Amino acid sequence: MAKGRVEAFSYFDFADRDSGARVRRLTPPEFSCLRNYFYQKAFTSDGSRLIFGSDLDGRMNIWLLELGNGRAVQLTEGEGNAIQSAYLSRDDRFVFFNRGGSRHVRLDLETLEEEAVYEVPDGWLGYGTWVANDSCTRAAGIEMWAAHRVADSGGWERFARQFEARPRMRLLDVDLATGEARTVLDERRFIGHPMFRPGHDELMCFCHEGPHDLVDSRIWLVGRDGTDLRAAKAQAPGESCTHEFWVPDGSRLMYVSYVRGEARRSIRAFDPDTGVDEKIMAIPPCAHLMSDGDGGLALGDGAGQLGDVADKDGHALSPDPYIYLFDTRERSSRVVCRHDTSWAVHDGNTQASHPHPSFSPDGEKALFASDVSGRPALYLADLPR
Ligand SMILES: [Mn+2]
Repeated sequence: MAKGRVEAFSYFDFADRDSGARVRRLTPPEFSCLRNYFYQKAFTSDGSRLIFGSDLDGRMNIWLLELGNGRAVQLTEGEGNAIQSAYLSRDDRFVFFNRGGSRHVRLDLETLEEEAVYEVPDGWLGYGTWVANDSCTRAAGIEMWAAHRVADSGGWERFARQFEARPRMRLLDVDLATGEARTVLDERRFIGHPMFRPGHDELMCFCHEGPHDLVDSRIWLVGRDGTDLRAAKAQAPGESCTHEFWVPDGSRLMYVSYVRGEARRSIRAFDPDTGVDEKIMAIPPCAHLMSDGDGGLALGDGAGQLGDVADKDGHALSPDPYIYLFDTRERSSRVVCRHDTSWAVHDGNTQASHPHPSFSPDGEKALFASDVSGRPALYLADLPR
């Protein structure tokens, strides 16, 4: 069982029982199939192919699905090929991903040949999701001093202990052509979510990780040269912010904001040019959001058991099973379909069952994950017009 293996998928089409939307399950329910992180490039630019993770060969590996005919090709083999970190290059020739915390790999989709573009130095671990700039010439990466990594316990409990451990971590700016890396920031703090501002490679952002009620200021900006480190906003008392992402046109940093004990949440946006941070609209309790190109529309996944948004007391709201479409100009919401995911950890992966919805390149569909059929699977739902 090796790279290059081909499988023929049979899709399962159905009408959502609440919205009536046409939904397609793309992946076979007897295997775990995962999507990449919600702001990473998942589709080729023409929308015809999609990268995903699957344990079809007994290990979680990265695959490519040709959406028109259901032909799935295994791209990687062996251990440690992290779909969570994977993204397609802007020209659709390569997929980049982290392997086992030790390297950032570029894989040629034509030949399936691989090259380590960056090797993590001894003593360090590549950590979390690495994200390219919009031209895919640089990656924002995070490394953790390996001795400071707390042991896995199979779920979210590790997240809180990692925060308490104040690991030494650093934010990197990696040149994807030469592999040259520069340390932008190096500190004793749990950090994550590294990104470049689209169209503005000189500006990076990252977050202070940890249980949301213990992090007083989540979203941070820093110049690529390490200067001008600053919090994007002052969080209000009791406010938590999460899952920030750049609107693809680079205009704003959007995120979910919520106040402990309140059932509604907000979409908020920070404009790095003006410094203005504003509430866009109130929303049901979504965990993750992702917008279209200019931020006019956003998709969100109703939560409730709170997956990675749980605070230190496991504070939870009543479950919300829907994928939503938000019009941020009209400030209106529509249900796309049910996701009915459990938010459960699968094979030690806390993100596997998170819906993490995002738009197809043509803006007509929502891609999301759900374990409603038992194991995590990928779905594509038609959006309401
Ligand atoms: Mn998540």
